Amino acid sequence: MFDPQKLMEATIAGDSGTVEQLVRTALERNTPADEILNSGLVAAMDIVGERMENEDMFIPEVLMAAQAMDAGVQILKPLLADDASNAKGKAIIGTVKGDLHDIGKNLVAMMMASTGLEVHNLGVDIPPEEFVAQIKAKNANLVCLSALLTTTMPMMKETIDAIIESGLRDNLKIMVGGAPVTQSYADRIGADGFAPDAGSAAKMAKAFFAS
Ligand code: B12
Repeated sequence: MFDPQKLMEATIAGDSGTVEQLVRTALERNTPADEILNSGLVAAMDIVGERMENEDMFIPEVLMAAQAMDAGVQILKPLLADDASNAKGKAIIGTVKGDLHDIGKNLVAMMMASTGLEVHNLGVDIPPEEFVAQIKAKNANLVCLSALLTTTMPMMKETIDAIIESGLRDNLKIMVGGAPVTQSYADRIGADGFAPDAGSAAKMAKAFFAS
């Protein structure tokens, strides 16, 4: 039986080796990859967030936990792929200027790519003008903005405004997400979509381009 508690503990402890071993064992026991991801790895980061807030965990430990989570994600990556369809979207995704969080954004990129979208992951701390330049360079028809800090959420609006000013807005869809982002915030800043997790983000992106 898959024990999400053990996987959570190893992730929180930043023990990449144990995380890898537990993920492999869970897969051998036919645990679905998305269950391992959500009830073990993602759930661990929620606890890390609470501990960070209460100052029970500090940046170096949080980074170790993030690396341990990534070690598990790398094993799950091929199994989370669902290449059943061939969507026609070309997406660029990045974390907005001032924000260095990339774990969730990378999961969204991975899940979107697995639906057949062409995904260009720009990285973190991406200024509005770089998003605009990359939309042109990649001929993108989907832009995904991630923000994890309440202080960087307004940068999503600034990025959308820059896209409008560049005259490119009408030809593409914009999705926003990240822990502090809500549907009502997405509506307020003029995004086309919001999703609370990588799975629903990928579904929404796929639906945008289904013919
Ligand atoms: C890991 C982490 C870090 C790591 C990041 C490492 C990395 N490579 O990403 C490090 C240590 C660097 C870090 C730094 C900081 N952090 Co930090 N961090 C976290 C933590 C614990 C987990 C985030 C995470 O990876 N979650 C797991 C992933 C899977 O979830 P997710 O990111 O939410 O993504 C999912 C969805 O939101 C969605 N999604 C995400 N992006 C997108 C995009 C689109 C388009 C869509 C549709 C969906 C979508 O899908 C994802 C997958 O399901 C959170 C706590 C939390 N619970 O969020 C704090 C947290 C976000 N950090 C916080 C803070 C304060 C900071 C610092 C300011 C700390 C400091 N004093 O220096 C710095 C800021 C650095 C910067 N300029 O960005 C606060 C933010 C508080 C606030 N209200 O703004 C939090 C909430 C912790 C807390 N409770 O206090 N952090």
